[in-house]
Amino acid sequence: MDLRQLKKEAENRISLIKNTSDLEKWRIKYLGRKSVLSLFFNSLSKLPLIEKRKQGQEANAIRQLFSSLYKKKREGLETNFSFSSDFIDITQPGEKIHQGHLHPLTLILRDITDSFQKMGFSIIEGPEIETEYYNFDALNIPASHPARDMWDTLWIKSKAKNQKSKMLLRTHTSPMQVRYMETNQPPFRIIVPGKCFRYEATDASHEIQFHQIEGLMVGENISLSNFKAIIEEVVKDIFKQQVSVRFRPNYFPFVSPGVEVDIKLKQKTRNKKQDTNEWLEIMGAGMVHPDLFKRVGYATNRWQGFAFGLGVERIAMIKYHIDDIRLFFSSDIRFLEQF
Ligand code: FA5
Repeated sequence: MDLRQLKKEAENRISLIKNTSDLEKWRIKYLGRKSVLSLFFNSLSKLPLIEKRKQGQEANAIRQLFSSLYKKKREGLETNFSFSSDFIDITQPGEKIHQGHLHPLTLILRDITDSFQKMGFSIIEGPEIETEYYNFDALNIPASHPARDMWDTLWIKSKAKNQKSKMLLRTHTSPMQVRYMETNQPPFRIIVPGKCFRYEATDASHEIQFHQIEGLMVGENISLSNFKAIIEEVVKDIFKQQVSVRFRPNYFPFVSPGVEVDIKLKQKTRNKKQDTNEWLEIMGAGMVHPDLFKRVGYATNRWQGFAFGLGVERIAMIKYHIDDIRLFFSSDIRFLEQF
């Protein structure tokens, strides 16, 4: 038997093989019990010892070569198979797609601003770093005024030499009332959403940083009834149900009269803890004080207006049944994933 011929033939054939079933046929033909090589081994016993040893060694080397050719080819075919680009193993568990979503405060801010926009309000933005003048003095709260205690302030150390007014992180969005009126003429209606900061101890309903939406509508014959009608419409739109609104007298130096606005949901919410008979305070408001109009040069006998400052977290807490304001900025993924 010509072992060299056998070797050449086997090498040729294996190089053309493209799948595992052809490879199995090759294995049976060249390495199986009835293969030419096996029969050759059987026939060796008849040969003289020296010849047996010589041919045996040669045949053994060929068998080892065939075994390694077979092993390599099989590995090659299996690797190609599992990594081929068009192969999809449908038995593998799918990869979970992580869907991003909006923060609850972004959701509620969008809801509230959308509602006011539907009622013709424009959205204005103001600076988070304010002067003492706009945050306090221009709003009838001079340094000596006891009402300053209502707004615990984070002051900013400034190195600017010619600076007339001290700098602070705004404690409310109300400074935008005077800022806007200084450069715009009535009639107008605006809202100012934004961050506010207070130097306060935090608890379940107070944060050091929170959001307000300031509102200001100035025109002829504007009254608190206009304000009530607008707020009733907005809260109905936000909570998607009938909501009762009530005013309680309150004091803010930049409005007269001043009120606190409470709401009461008519339908039961999902949260059993939240009683529908409960009045919940959502904002401070009132008729713009004539001093502010005088400060910006508006004729007080012609123009009237209302202003309000809405606590955004407060609305989100009612709508989404959140019982601790500190959750909003906790970055707790278990909380955030619920929205
Ligand atoms: C004011 O800040 C007034 N500027 C509101 C105003 C505007 C009155 C225009 C009249 C005219 P007050 O301090 O009550 O008012 O805050 C208004 C709302 O902001 C509160 O009802 C509450 O919802 C929210 N708020 C106040 N302090 C905090 C705090 N530390 N954490 C979270 N929300 C707060």
